[in-house]
Amino acid sequence: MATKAPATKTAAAPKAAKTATKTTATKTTAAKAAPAKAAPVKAAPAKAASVAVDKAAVEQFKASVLNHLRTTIGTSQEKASKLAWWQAVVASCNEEIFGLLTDTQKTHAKNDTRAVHYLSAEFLMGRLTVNNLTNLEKFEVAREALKELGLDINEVCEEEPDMALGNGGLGRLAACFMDSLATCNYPCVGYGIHYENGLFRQEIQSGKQFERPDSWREYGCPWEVCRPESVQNIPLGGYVETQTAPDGTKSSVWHPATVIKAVPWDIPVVGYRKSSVAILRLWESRAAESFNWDVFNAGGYVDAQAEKSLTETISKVLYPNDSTEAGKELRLTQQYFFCAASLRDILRRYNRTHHHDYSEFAKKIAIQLNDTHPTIAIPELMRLLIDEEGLSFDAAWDITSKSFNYTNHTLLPEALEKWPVYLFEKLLPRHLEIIYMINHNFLTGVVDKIWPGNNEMKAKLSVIEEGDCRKVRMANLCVITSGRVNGVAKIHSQLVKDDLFPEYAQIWKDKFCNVTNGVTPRRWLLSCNRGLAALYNEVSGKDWALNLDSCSKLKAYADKKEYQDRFMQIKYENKVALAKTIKELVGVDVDPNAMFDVQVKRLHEYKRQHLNLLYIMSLYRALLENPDMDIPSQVFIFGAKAAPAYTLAKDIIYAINAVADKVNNDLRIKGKLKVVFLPNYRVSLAEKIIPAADISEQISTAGYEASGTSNMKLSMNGALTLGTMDGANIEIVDFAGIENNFIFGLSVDEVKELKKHYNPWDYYNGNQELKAVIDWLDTDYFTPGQPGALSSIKNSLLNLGDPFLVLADFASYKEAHQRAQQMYKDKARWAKAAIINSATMGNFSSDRSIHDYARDIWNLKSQKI
Ligand code: 26V
Repeated sequence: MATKAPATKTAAAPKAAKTATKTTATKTTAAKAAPAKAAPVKAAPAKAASVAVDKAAVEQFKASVLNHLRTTIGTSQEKASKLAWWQAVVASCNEEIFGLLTDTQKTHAKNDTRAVHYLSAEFLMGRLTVNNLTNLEKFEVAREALKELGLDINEVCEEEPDMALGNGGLGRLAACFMDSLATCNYPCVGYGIHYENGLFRQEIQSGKQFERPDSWREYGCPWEVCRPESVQNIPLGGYVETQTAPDGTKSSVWHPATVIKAVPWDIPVVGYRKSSVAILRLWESRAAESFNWDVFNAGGYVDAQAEKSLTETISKVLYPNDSTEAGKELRLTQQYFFCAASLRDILRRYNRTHHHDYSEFAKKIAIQLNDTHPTIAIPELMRLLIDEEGLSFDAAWDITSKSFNYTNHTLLPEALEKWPVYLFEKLLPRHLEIIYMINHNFLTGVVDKIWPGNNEMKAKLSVIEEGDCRKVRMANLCVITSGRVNGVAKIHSQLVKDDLFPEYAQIWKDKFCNVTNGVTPRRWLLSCNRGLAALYNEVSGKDWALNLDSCSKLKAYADKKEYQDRFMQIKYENKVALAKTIKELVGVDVDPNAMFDVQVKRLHEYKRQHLNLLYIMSLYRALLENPDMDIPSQVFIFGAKAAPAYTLAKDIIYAINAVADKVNNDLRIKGKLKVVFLPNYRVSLAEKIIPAADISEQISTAGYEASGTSNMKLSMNGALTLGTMDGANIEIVDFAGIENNFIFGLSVDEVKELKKHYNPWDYYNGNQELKAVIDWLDTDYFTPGQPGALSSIKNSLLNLGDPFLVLADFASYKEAHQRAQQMYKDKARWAKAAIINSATMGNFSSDRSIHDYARDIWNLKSQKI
């Protein structure tokens, strides 16, 4: 039967934020209310929070919001919608933010500081209001001010659309890095694309994913500022003319066919405690009007408009990670468009002080390529320096090769970008020439010297892949040019060096390095888990969000009942809040006392959501056989978007929903098992799910997940990792202890070995339970009247060879779950493990990652403002 959420005041209270303002006395009461062992936890009394905020600051904030409501938004307190209130809150924040921004920029200009320029096609910023208020140390003040105005801050902040300008891990990493760069006072600019539509909004209808446009700024985004004074004109297409000077020297002149206008939108990124304010500059494409006058004057009004809409299409939409070939041309245009605009911007700023003397360029400018997406920046910088600034090829190469660095984020062959040469000929003919030159110099000057006459080696290392359709290999161009190439977790960096680029590593043994990813503790702990943040304030002092290592102080209390109870009480309250969200979103009742098992990430076969699903099905079968089985109640929570053209990924979403529907409504299993697929997983939803998780599913086939970052967020919030020895999981359990997590499955080496002779049928035939659940997929049990609706999963696991070894890891995965269930029954043991996980994640603050980049890659100094 469906279990009801406890109808207490706490159960009804939205969000964990309430707990943050509790006094110590209240917390002790809460701790006393928490139960000792296995007994269901009672909800803590939701005492009115006594808030120690500065009264004068509250009055000031109130006055500012009311003033903006009237003078900026143009409405009144009586008429204002929640959206209007939110806009007024943002306007109030901006008063302070723009002052801080000016101070930051003045300091950097005065000192002519070296800066890093982070080029990324994706910045998954999410919502900014709570984060900015937190970083301005104004959250409590704002909450109180809004409360006095009769408003709930959480409800007001819910008005903000997510800035979903990224697909997943890579984009969110860029956003965390911006937060850390600003907080740690490193001079920087983030450059990207001002997509009109971010990653699609996912709707689930009858269990199936449908993609809808995400118009995040339909009603404007009050955080961004347009900077018309920094507009750039970007040439595209056309042909290259070779000119011969009287002295016989040849030069290339590019005659582009079109010019696109790049309009910059700046989003200030506020460092924690008003450290510095960084700028994220996103480029929007517009038609360069002047260019269409000819067509226009000739009476081609409609044609002129059509041309306009084509150029404006460039920043229209973010590409979902997709396996399709379609739309390639537009994607390459997007990449070139934002890189060209960013480089012109970099050069413009540099020349304000250096007046076209490029001898200092590499000293002042570091450029980081976030994956291969911005690789085209390499030939574009060469082109700008040669064609527009008059430098020689060698001088331009010297500067370019000292300025760029490249981060690799995946080993998946299908994700390594290769662009057909014909596309370059059509869109970027001059860049192609430059790429050929770079490649020629590399092959003759480097490869030939080490492997004389070895044409096979040349073909392998060349930037150009020969064949029917010649292609430009972007990763090769990155490695050849960059000063440093890094992977994003120790194991991944090792594989980048040993398996992906072994010959390059032989040529340049010091080029390759590792910087393990991190996540910002301001968003992923302080803002999203105010209950736990308050506990850290008490135990580690108020600076823990600047120095996450100091959270390790809580470890000393991991055995203490009082702290175990308090920690688990906070977790419980977060679970109550999530249970309420689940009810609102999908109408399913879940019991906050059940174990919350969470897998949130993009849907991909290598991430193996289907392994999780097969286990859930086996658990369901076991419960049907024995409904009184002695296991804790469990809620399996999924959040995942599938690339629109990735059919099997979509089938897996459908299967999860079909199983959920059946399981959640089966009275026979007495509510012991619930399955929830939360639609439209995004940053703001992650912030609600992660603080409530008991188990963090990190179950990729070893060797495939470069790092993972949800593993860090979940562990930080006290979830135990149930995962493989892959990506950053390895480093996480190194810090948190293997005994406090549930590690299973094949290792990277075992995967490599097994892949040589893998036959999934052996596992299918050798494990009756596994066979039964796989065969269940073929029936219409979960899809009544539609037998075969889930068969594509079975087909991939058996007939298509199970490329990600799901069947090979199944038994071990099940056994890991059994260990987790055992431990969960021992509340004290579980609490201890949860505390240790959270308290030992200091290494996974993105501040640490950024310090690593600054020291090992960018040679960048922090600048006090
Ligand atoms: C791209 C594509 C494009 C073609 C179809 C298949 C496919 C699959 C994956 C990708 C994503 C590549 C880049 C990426 O997002 N990597 C993620 O980067 C995170 C930040 O470093 C890291 O934590 C994740 O492990 C890694 O998958």
